[in-house]
Amino acid sequence: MNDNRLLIISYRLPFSFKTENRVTSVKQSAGGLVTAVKSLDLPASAPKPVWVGCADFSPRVWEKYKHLVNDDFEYVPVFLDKTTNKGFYNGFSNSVLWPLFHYFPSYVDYHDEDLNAYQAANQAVCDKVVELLQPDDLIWVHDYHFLPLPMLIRQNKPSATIGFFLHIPFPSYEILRLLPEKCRNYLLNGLLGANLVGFHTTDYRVHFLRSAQLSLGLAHRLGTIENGQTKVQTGAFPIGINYNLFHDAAADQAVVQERLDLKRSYPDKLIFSVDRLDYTKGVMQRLDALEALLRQHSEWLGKLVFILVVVPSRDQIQTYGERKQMIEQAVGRINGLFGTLTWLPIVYRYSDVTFSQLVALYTACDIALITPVRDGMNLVAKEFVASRQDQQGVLILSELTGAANELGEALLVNPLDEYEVADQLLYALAMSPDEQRQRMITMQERVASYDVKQWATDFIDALLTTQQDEQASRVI
Ligand code: ADQ
Repeated sequence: MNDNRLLIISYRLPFSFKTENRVTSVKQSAGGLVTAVKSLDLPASAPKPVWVGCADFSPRVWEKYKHLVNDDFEYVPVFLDKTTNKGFYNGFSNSVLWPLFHYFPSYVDYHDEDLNAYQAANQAVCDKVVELLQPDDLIWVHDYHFLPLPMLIRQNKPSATIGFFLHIPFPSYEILRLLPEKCRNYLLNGLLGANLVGFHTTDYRVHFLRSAQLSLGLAHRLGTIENGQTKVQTGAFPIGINYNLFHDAAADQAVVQERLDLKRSYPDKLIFSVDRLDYTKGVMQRLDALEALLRQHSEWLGKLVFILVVVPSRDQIQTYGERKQMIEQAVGRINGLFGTLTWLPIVYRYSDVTFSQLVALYTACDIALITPVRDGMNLVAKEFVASRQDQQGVLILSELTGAANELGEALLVNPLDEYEVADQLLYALAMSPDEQRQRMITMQERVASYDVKQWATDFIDALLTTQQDEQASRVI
């Protein structure tokens, strides 16, 4: 990094306001993106980075309480009206792009007015960025909510340095082409306003390059597309986690106590999973696999417990509400089918858990069962690995996650094949401590060496290089 100011754009700002008993306070949010951006090693001499995001509070609340948000960033909320925000976020972003990019075309619910809202929201954020932009700033745009933003900014500020990172998969062209040509080209052209477009994996990057070629007729050379005046570079930057945070937390007093409590409550084999409520996370398929195991291997009845934590998410969208009901019905059915008066196979929680509860669960369980049917990366798998100071525990991981590329020592499964998952569960239940250790050590080395700080630093360094190249070519 050098001394350039950083402008970060993401849908959410990393905090919200909470009012309890008439007292308003700031609640910091945790997620992968927030941790990643906040762990950037900025030089002490660098100006305060600016973070632009959509407000989930009113301008009045912001004016009254912004003094409470006091940290290393300057925050700039963009206020969208309710209808625009709904069409932008629940509509086009999460009912078209999210399902499509995760290979769920039948879940796409397209409406012209949602696309209009998406365009209007991107324009509003662009206006704010253009107003704030100073020479030499580095702009870092995050995720599928803002695919058109790089080009919108470029049209206003031709020499801006713009990086874009996609946190979800970029699908193959056969999936992308399901979008009407006009809409598809609008999104691709939007990304081509950036100097650098980053993905979690080489596959996603290749899908993007191929889509630009097939849809727009733009050739690429060594991962770079020449788009008029702009050279658009692409790269694979697999996001990491704050390894030390999770590793050290395993020995925290609060975590040790929570872990003891869990072990006391569940003395038998413990299987654990945690996901946001989302059809991409494969919770139903996971329950099918558990059922298959219990059906075929009655010797495990009464000897294992599956703790299933589902974190509330996007509950305004119909498919998410339906999914919650389906999960609850399946949990009830499986518990009713196999449970006894003194034992139930599944403990289900639909709620947030605290950080210490999360680490206690990661470190108390024998098996982490992480089986999304599609996931850009999946940080939960990496957090589980990092937190196992004892080098024990088995990771069963879907091969359809970005994380599977880096965690080859996990038991990799196809989440749609319930019998394969059941077989791997059986294998994991019997795995020797030695084999667990060997697999865990190798995964830990990898997760520790490319952590979130490295990820963010690599992306910003690559973006700076594009800026220096552009400046040099202008001098020539
Ligand atoms: P997500 O789909 O949200 O992220 P994931 O990568 O698993 O999925 O990250 C979830 C994060 O939420 C983890 O850091 C986890 O610790 C945290 N979390 C879990 N339970 C929680 C709880 N109860 N309360 C608060 N936080 C909790 C998207 C993409 C992923 C990609 C990430 C980062 O869908 O594929 O890995 O962005 O790029």
